[in-house]
Amino acid sequence: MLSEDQTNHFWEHGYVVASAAAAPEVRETLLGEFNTWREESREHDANYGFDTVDGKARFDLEEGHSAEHPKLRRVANPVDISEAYRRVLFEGTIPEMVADLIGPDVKFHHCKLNIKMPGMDTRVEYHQDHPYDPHTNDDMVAILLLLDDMSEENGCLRVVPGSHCERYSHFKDDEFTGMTTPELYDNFQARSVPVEGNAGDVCLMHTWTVHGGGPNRSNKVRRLLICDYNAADAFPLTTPAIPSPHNGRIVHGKSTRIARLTQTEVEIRTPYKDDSFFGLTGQKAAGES
Ligand SMILES: O=C(O)CCC(=O)C(=O)O
Repeated sequence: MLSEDQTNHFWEHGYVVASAAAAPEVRETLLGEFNTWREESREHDANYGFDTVDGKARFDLEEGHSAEHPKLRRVANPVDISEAYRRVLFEGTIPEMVADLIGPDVKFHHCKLNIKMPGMDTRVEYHQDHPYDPHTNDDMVAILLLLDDMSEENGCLRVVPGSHCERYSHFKDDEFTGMTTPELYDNFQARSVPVEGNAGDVCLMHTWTVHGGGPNRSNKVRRLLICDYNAADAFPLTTPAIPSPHNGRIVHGKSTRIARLTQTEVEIRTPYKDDSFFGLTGQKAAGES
């Protein structure tokens, strides 16, 4: 699935982009589900959908959301409520690409759909994924499937090449903040590259790669499906930040009861009340004063 050049690029730079990971008809189905969720969001004026494992809201609305101007910014674990999302993330090309990097035995951790519609202000502060979900080893990959064409204009993901070999605290005053200290942002911005591509392309990103991204300042929709996978022998040191009933499900190869320990020192995330990733990093949700 991935070429040797692609796997080398991943391990050297902490990410790689592969083209055409999802066929147009698959994308259409995923976007059809999204359209239904966005229509439903018009009936709500605050985060909603508490049918989740930890009781935190599944549907996250940006400040200023209204029935006329819906600003749905995230759907947590769409696999919990959609067969189409389960099919694309549990079977076929995507788990196989992940297995090329950290396989053969791979398990699902969690997923989310991040949305930046034109006119929305949602941004992603620079962070690494591992501090959200520390594990016994870091053979952990997030796939970011582009459901729309993406460029700097519409707020594409930005990654910092080589940063998977670096470690940054995601704490301030003993509280988990979900992001690195803002004092580092200029440095990350200068070193970062935009992940631009066509709808259907996928970025595979190492769990320690620093990444972020600005708001969508264009008139083009930007929807990104993100899924975190781990080697079967990477065992969690905390409960999942975004738990799903499918957490730990084997999507390639087989399970194991042997944990492989390679991490020497990792911060252990403290629980946070916010039901929103964006709220945790300082961006208000609908209905918050
Ligand atoms: O939406 C994006 O561009 C990246 C989001 C991200 O890194 C996250 O949700 O953890």
